Amino acid sequence: MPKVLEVKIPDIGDFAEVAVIEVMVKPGDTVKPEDPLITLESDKATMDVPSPAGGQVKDVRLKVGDKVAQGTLILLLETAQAPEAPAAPAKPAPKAEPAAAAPATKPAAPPRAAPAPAAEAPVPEPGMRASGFATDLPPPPGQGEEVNAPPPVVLMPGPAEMVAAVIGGSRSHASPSVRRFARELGVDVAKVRGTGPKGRISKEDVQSFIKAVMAGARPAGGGLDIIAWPKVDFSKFGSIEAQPLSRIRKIAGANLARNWVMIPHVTQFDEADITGLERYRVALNKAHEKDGIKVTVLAFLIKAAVEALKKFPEFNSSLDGESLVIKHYYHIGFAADTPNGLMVPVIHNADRKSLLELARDAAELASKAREGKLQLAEMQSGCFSISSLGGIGGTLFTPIINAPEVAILGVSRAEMKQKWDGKRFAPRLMLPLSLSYDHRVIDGASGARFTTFFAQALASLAPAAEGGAPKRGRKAAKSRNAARKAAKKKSKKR
Ligand code: CAO
Repeated sequence: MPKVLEVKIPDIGDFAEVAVIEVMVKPGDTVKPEDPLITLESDKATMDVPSPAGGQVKDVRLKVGDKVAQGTLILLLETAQAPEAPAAPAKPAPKAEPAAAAPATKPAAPPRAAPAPAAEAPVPEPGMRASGFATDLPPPPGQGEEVNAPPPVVLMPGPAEMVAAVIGGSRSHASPSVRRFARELGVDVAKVRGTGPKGRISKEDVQSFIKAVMAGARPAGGGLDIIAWPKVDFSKFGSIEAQPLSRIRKIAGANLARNWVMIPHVTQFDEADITGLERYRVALNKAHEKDGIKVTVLAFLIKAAVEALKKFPEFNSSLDGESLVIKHYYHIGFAADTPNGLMVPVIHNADRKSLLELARDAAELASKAREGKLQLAEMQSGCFSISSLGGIGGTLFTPIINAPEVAILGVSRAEMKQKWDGKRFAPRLMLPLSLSYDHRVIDGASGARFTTFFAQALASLAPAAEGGAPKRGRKAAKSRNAARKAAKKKSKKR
């Protein structure tokens, strides 16, 4: 028996008074689950609200220009059956208190789509949050059953993907559904001229673009002239099985491909001597054995990255048209390998956190990522990313920059090497570094300076007695955190 559902705006995070910029359906339309119903636009993001179920639209209660918040009625949908209740929204784990000196600040940066994502609902993914649409509330008299639309597909602002794609200083502005439409047709929205308000690109603009190209007009500035993807019947060569890509892998793939194609990457390789640091790390972990905190190399990498970003501010920036936005905050993302794919949780205000706090936060975020419980805010506003494959293996690799960031540091497995110390060869533990940077923003010399400085900063995090660089060790000692001093005291008592 058909049911009438009230489809409402789902949890859209901190956004209130969000403008409706597109209504894609009208009464009488038939929609499938996940079909976009409306597009919302805040000052930070453009998002499509998909349909929670298939059915026929009976009445649309919103129009372009309306302001909405979570719970606003979008439309009435007649379905053959009520949608099945999905799992309850993932609740964030209780957030650990930040460092005493670290006031909670709101990231000033625009959020951005993480480069890679996670799994099918309800696992959150970059640009998408788990937020159930089930409700057991009985329908109000004379009304349909209440249903929140599933989590919106959110595209965050940033060069290229989100609201603005930057090509040669021009920005393209399109809703996710228009972007999807363009993507399906192989059209780069950055090349399409928008005729809507503020130059917004509509489906019609994409269609006009295609017509113009078909008619022989070449897009200004030249295209990539990429030939079609090879279509091969692999079954001719042997047994095969086709596994559909998860939604997350598709999103990740699109982001990675965009970043790879649009950003002129250069990868600077280097290595850091972490012989003393490793001794110190082992001692630190021994001292904190009972506290249940394990400090891995990652926490030291984050600390050294903050120092290097302070020294080289252009690495802590984003391109925005013809400007470079330099950030004065230090939110460091790190790639986490999860069963659902690559995710990039972000440690906010890493400059205000001690080594132990960084280790604890990284462990918490990594486990949330693996459990699919990361919240959108925990993947947003990163300044710089670290991709540490050291726990797995490998020597060097070329990480892809996580736009709109301009650099990413890849770290591989540390290895004992014979190093010439001026008099003789000595065994040193060397950590391979692979820094990819955006050559539009960073020069080759700066890239080499950055990794050189980073290697020194990393070594300096160990006390001089452990082999840390004495000069920087003295300077850094001033700002070393209380937790580390406590650890040292404990170690001395033993
Ligand atoms: N060299 C040698 N050993 C290392 C190391 C390095 N560079 N980095 C970590 N290790 C060791 C750790 O000390 C730990 O050893 P013990 O258990 O003996 O103490 C072990 O490897 C496992 O560490 P870990 O990987 O679990 O922990 P981590 O804090 O170093 O890393 C995380 C956490 C989330 C970054 C990691 O688990 C992960 O997911 N890495 C994959 C990232 C990825 O997929 N990147 C590719 C993205 S594409 O650019």
